[in-house]
Amino acid sequence: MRSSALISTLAGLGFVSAATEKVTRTTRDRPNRTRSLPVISVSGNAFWRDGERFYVRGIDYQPGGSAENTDPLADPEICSRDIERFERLGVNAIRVYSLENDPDVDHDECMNLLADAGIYLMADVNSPAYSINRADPEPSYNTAYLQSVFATVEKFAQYDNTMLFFSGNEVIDDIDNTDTAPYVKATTRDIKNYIRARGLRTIPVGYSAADVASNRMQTAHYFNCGSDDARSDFFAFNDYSWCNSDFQIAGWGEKVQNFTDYGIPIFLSEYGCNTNGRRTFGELESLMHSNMTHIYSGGMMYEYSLEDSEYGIVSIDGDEVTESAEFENFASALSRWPAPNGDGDYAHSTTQAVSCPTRDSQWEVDPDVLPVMPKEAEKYMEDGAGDGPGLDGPGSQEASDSGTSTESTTSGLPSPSGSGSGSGDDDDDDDNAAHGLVLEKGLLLVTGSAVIFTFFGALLL
Ligand SMILES: *[C@@H]1O[C@H](CO)[C@@H](O)[C@H](O)[C@H]1NC(C)=O
Ligand SMILES: *[C@@H]1O[C@H](CO)[C@@H](O)[C@H](O)[C@H]1NC(C)=O
Ligand SMILES: CC(=O)N[C@H]1CO[C@H](CO)[C@@H](O)[C@@H]1O
Repeated sequence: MRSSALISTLAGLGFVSAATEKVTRTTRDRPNRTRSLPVISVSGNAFWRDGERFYVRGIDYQPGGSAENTDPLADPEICSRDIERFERLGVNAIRVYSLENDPDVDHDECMNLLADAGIYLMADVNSPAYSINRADPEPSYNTAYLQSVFATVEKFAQYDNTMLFFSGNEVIDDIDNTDTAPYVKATTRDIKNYIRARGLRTIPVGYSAADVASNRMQTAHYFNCGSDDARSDFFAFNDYSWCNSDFQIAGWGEKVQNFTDYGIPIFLSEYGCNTNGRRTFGELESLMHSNMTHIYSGGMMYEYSLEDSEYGIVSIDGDEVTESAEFENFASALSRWPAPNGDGDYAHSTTQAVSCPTRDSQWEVDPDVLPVMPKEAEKYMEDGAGDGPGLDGPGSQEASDSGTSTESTTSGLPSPSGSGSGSGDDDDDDDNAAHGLVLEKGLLLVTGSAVIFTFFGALLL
């Protein structure tokens, strides 16, 4: 029923071929292939859409859980089933943890349905088989890995409603694997360079941190310090401290305090503690309140579908989807606590770097050294990544023979890239200007041995 309604809607819009041939191969120049939403950009410590502050009011979307490792946006029957519910909830963003980069998988239909519903995608560029290996990070930062990452970036950069890329998800998940951080930061840098070198739309890139209190601040600072090339465009962390409680009991005041002057947007990439009864999602009241809006840009509720961890608000059994009481609670919370008007008193200064965390027993990272991108991966900057291996490919963690990093660079020196360091990345200004916002950055001052970056942003409304 739903799918025939869908087909007639699509036919009305001239999309009948995409709807009836289930999988169509992506071609770059097919006109009117994707429907558009205003792109999301970053200025100061906030996200913007059409010159207005944009708050994340989203839901994490991983039907089947991480073990299943499937991409729900690769199947229009699955995504249309769920997008109808996202609309009823009133979310404006979803996060998908594993995305298919196999070129034969077409995302146009699901991305268009999301755009029609006003929903943005937060795209994880990693998947279980193509990711940095916590246990042995160095060999896993290799060319096969980057090829998969870049193929995902290339595939999703074409959609206006791709809001951002997560360059890593919970890679540091303990006090004793902080040594993975440089590889995630190098990946962040490589994605930013790839986007620039390929002339793709400027899409924010950043890390999604695990809920690990002992090194949250070091992690946040590390990803926003040093060379502009490798600095994140935003920071997100998972937070399960609010268990049907309130701003004070959850200790969120300190989380606001700690990020004063952080300089780039922050949001919660997962929230929704489930250990204190049926959830009512009062988090939204605070996330949308002036207690937080000067520092935080909202959050993503974990999660849509009920899996073994019991966070979901719908249970899915074959074609049958059952909404739980928490589904209604989440919809009510979203409607009761809308995004505030105005700019939320965001930090008007432009995006800025912070000092790097010092090395200590909780943070075993030299702030000044990053691995240079593997030489074998340089060709992708010019030629593109080519066909991605797909989620079911052979995997990259053991593929060190594809080429690994053989040298390090100190911060301030960009890794080889298409067009250098941060300044002059103006390719997309026309595009962004059309949506009311341009971010300019870049001026490098070298004083003695210290490298100081100053960023000037211009808000052209
Ligand atoms: C705030 O920062 C301090 C100092 O870095 C840290 O010890 C504390 O755990 C942080 N609090 C939170 C809630 O992250
Ligand atoms: C805002 O902060 C004040 C002071 O901590 C607290 O009493 C109040 O409950 C908070 N309100 C919200 C909605 O977070
Ligand atoms: C239906 C639709 O969006 N049509 C557009 C296709 O692209 C051309 C050229 O950009 C536009 O003029 C049409 O309005």
